[in-house]
Amino acid sequence: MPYWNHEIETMDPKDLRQMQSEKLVKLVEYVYSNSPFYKKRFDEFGVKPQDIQSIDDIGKLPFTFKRDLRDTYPTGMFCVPNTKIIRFHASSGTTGKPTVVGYTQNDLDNWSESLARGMTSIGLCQDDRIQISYGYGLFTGGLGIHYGSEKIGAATLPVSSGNTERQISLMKDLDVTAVCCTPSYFSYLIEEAERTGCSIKNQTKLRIGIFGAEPWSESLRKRIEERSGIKAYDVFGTSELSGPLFTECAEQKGMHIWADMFLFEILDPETNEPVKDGETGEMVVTTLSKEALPLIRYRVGDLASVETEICNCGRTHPRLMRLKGRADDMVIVRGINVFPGQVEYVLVKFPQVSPHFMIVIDREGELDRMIVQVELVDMASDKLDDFYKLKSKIEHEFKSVLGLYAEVEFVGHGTIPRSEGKAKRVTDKRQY
Ligand code: DLL
Repeated sequence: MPYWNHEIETMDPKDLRQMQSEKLVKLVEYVYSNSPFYKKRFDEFGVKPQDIQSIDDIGKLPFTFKRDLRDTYPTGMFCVPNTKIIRFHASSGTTGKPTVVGYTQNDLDNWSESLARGMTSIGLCQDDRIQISYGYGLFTGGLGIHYGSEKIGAATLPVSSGNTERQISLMKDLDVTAVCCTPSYFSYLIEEAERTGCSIKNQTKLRIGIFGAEPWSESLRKRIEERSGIKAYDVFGTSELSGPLFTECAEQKGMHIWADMFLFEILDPETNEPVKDGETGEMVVTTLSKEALPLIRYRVGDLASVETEICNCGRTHPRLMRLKGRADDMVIVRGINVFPGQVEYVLVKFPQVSPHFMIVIDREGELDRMIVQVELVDMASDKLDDFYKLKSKIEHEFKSVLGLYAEVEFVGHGTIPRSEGKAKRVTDKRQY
């Protein structure tokens, strides 16, 4: 398969490390002098930019967290003046406030460069027609992949998510060769196509799918590939790091992390010490090229492992293996990140229900379904009409805070198991 940026993608790992060190030294000076947030964080931690001479000193730097972005909402961690920002995206926070990410022109260029490399590595090029069925808007999936697709010169269809019938007909009528969406949405698409008498395998030119934004498995990959006749590739990213960033190459053995732009650490969540190569730990990422919102040792919250052995495709950059879960209690429902804290935030507004709840996630066909079991308190009304009104009010509030329909199911007082330690708030019945 061809390369998008041969020199960088196949760089000697020693030279890559050297490049990372040089970039890290500059980055640390940059954030210290451009962001009061980082200056304060470094000062409190007792570290000065000159203490960092290479990537071997990374452990001397303090961590950053999603809560830092929330605490400094909306732009308190930014390192450039407002006039340099040319795009904003935002993801949902845990209390209804979004986490805002800003981009300079360079940030957007690097983001699409990252995707252009990945898309080229799976054989996409200007001859392809790429249907982007991730949501467009504040979510990074749609626009992120869009610009990667245009960068490689492919014909890009910004379809966004939803309207499944139209997705299928466009795919067929415009000879689409690749699709980008969540793996669960694509599974649904296959099912819907079959239901309406269309076989994706035999009646479309689709040959590649780029699927991510939620956990999925090797068995789902197999099922998708068998049913649709395409090659399915994993893609990873988070809004704070830019959005979708790293895809697998044609080998399908992990997603290449572009080490000239990102420094990954995989740490034992208990000790914060690096785990051995290939072992699972918590992903901690330092952005080496971002200008507007650089992140230092950002605790993404995902559990993952990284392989550094050089890939058969010839690319020397490390590979992020299929994600292993979350270090926190976030769950992803229909591609949307849900924290139990958000559910609690909604429920405490309603005195008629207790703060004990259970989120049950299941699949209806190929689509996720979220139910929140809620206990009514004793003084709640016994009129049926009031129940329905309350149910729909809470569901409405969920929709506005979570951005997702979640069904409320009332259960009797004392039904939800009480916990003496960390409460178990989620029952995930989905099979991946
Ligand atoms: O989901 C960005 C994205 C868009 C990635 C399109 C891929 C494709 P957030 O909404 O901030 O950003 O959610 C990021 O989603 O920390 C993971 O927990 C999860 N996630 C993303 N990709 C994968 C994947 C986008 N391939 C959070 N496998 C991350 C498993 C994934 N989990």
